[in-house]
Amino acid sequence: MNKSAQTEGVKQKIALWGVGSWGIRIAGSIQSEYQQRVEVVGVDSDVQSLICSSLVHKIIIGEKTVRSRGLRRDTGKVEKAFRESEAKIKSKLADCRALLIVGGLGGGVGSGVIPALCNCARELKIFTIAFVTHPFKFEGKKKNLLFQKAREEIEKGPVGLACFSLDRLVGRIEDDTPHEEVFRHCDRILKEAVECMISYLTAPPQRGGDYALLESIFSSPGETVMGIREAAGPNHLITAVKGALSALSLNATELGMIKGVLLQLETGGSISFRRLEQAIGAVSGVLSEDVDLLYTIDKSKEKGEKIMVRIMAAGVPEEGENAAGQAIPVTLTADRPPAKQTEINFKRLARGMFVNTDPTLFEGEDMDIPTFVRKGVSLE
Ligand SMILES: Nc1nc2c(ncn2[C@@H]2O[C@H](COP(=O)(O)OP(=O)(O)OP(=O)(O)O)[C@@H](O)[C@H]2O)c(=O)[nH]1
Ligand SMILES: [Mg+2]
Repeated sequence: MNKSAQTEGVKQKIALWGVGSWGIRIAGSIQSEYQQRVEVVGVDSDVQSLICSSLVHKIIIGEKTVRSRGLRRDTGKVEKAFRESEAKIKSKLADCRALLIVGGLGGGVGSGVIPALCNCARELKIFTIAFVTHPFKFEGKKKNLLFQKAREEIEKGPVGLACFSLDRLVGRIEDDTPHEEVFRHCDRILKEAVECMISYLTAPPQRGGDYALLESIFSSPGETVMGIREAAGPNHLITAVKGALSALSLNATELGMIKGVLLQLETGGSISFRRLEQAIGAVSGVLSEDVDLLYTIDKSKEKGEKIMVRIMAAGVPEEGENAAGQAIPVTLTADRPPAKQTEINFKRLARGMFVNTDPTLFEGEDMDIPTFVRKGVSLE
């Protein structure tokens, strides 16, 4: 059968839309490596941010309404601008099977356009996941309120949401960490999260593409976190998996509250079943029993024998929600040799000195049987 034959009536395209200044920059950093797999589009009302972008596909919205400027956090203007450009947006989305959206909430464009775009995709029955950020606390109440409103809008429909808290992403840093380094770190996490999803969505059916489960994982309330690790050498897979788990920076309580996980392995080499079993087992072993866990393996010649592991976990309680929030994060060190345990040499005993004694009977009842069992008391 011709591999490239397309099933009639089935839409094939997967699109990534970067919305607003930051969303466009993140999408731009993904374009060169992934343009064979997804169509990358930039959307903004601010012509300047589109001009500066290397994206091939660009959509300017609200040319008449806002005259090619930013939306200055004016939600009324956003709605008008979006309506003005809705026809061209819908026509660009018409042949999409899946839509990934990326952008920061808190600014005018991202907070206004991302929820509207989700509505549009919902109407067109396109599988959609939005990758957004919760602004830093220092950005002020107004931006944080815009974020809350936008998030509530997005959550109204069957749209997946991967929401990263910028304060959590930055985590514990040294007082003298340069701000550029912090922003680069945030860029990288958001980029890697989108790439992890692209890998899963574009993998052959046996290694990815369970859209229904993905939608359920990313419909969980709470935040999304991301851990990435690359490793080489004989135990590279388990080393990378444990490193990526530690990089989630969650404590044991938070790990136990995760609702779903997407795990991606990328390597040029082959992975034996036993190693895969050990690695996936290491992840499921620290999560609760009812977590949905999806994984995919991506072949990449560039990686050679090295392996890269990305773990995206959804449904993490927001900071402050978890009473054990101050607990120390779990660190799984894979490099350290297993600790040698002191062997305690128990003598093989019979069942103790009472094994042959007679039952302690009192008024016909055996006093060695616990009272609640004797009396048939339910503990529920
Ligand atoms: N970490 C990080 N966050 C950013 C960066 N740029 C923007 N953000 C976040 O994304 C939010 C939205 O910012 P922009 O993308 O610049 O805003 P916009 O959507 O273009 O909207 P306008 O304000 O109308 O231009 C900000 O409030 C920040 O929280 C960045 O370079 N690094
Ligand atoms: Mg902007």
